[in-house]
Amino acid sequence: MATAETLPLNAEAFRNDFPILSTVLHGDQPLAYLDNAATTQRPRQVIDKVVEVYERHYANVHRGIHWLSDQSTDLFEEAREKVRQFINAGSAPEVIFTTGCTMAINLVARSWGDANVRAGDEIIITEMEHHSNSVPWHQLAERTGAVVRHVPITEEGLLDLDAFDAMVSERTRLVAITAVSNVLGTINPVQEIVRRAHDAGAVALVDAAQSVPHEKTDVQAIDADFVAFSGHKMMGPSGVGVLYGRLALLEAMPPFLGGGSMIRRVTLDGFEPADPPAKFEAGTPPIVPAIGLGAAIDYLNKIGLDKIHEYERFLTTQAHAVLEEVGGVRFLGPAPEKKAGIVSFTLDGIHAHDVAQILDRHGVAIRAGHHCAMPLHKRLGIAASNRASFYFYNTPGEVETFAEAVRATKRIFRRR
Ligand code: C6P
Repeated sequence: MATAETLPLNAEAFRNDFPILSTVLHGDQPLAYLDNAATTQRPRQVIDKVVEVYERHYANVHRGIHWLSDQSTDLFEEAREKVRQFINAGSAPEVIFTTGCTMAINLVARSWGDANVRAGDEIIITEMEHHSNSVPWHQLAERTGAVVRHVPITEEGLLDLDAFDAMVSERTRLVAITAVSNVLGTINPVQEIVRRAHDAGAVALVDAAQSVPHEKTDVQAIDADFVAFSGHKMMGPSGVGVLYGRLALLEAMPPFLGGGSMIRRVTLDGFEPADPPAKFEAGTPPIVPAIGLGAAIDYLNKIGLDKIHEYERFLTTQAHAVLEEVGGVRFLGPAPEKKAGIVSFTLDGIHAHDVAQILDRHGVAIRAGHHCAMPLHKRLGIAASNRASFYFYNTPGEVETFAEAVRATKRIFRRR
């Protein structure tokens, strides 16, 4: 475990790359951006890449026979290759560009789900899922008559794996779990869960929106059939995400959306779909966002995901310690050593929105609400919570500022 003296990276060395991080708000408050689980900020290298593509290389991809279209196509496919290497997918066609994690999961629910799930089948998700990994399965259940079941969480905020074992059966068609909870920060044992799902003959999907940006991901080691994540949570432009799918499954699945690019042939009577990934990339894809995501991956690779993970663990541990000193804080989720850089909490007797609003006056940006995880909040017996979430460019000083602002919030409410 890193200490202040042995930090795996120096956040200050990166901050100059991020123009937005030098923002001063409300007159004199330096921005402390602690809402990275919602979306991260972008370094100059990604912004410049986006500008460069629009200024010098932009045309539609996989369509033109002209020079510019070739350039754009090459950059787009290079970005796919960067993603492939980043997550260690076996082949480029297994990397499908979508508009985001939500779209990627919906693609699986509509395409694989409609073709493979029948009345009476069971879909297992967990109590800690983001709505993006629960609503598409409820919709699939509505369409097919399947049943959605939920792995409960323990008091500590971990998945109850015994309950999971008792739930998995020959009726289970799909197990869809988050790698990291966007509220509790819990890091789930996805590899083990995927193994148990496969033992039962089920297909496994991992929602990796909160893990791919922060820790090394090897989709072949995880062995999941599908892995979904978003570019904007890892410094890429918004509007691009990724669905990794096992090639044999992608080949067998029907296309989700119809249109240009996803066909081999169209006649007056119908169409023949293209092979993956084109089969699942109907219409003009998110060309520039995907290339920008490639630039973000270059940036992350230079730092190293292991260092990022270790550094965020340090900030999380620090945040727990300083908030404990403040007092009156209820932490949601397990101890820092079992979670990612996400610290959710409630403050005794103070509404989450009030906390976030007062923190904003101090320049501290955190999220308040149910964080698109209403069933989890119900399970925790609360309507809303606060969440601070870190990335490698956050500093120990910002964590101090955050704690000071929470202390100030308590003072204000004590006076009322
Ligand atoms: N969570 C948060 O503040 P999109 O919106 O498609 O990029 O990602 C959806 C999504 C899926 N799964 C998990 C675990 C997530 O955390 C998110 C996005 C953000 O927590 C925005 S609600």
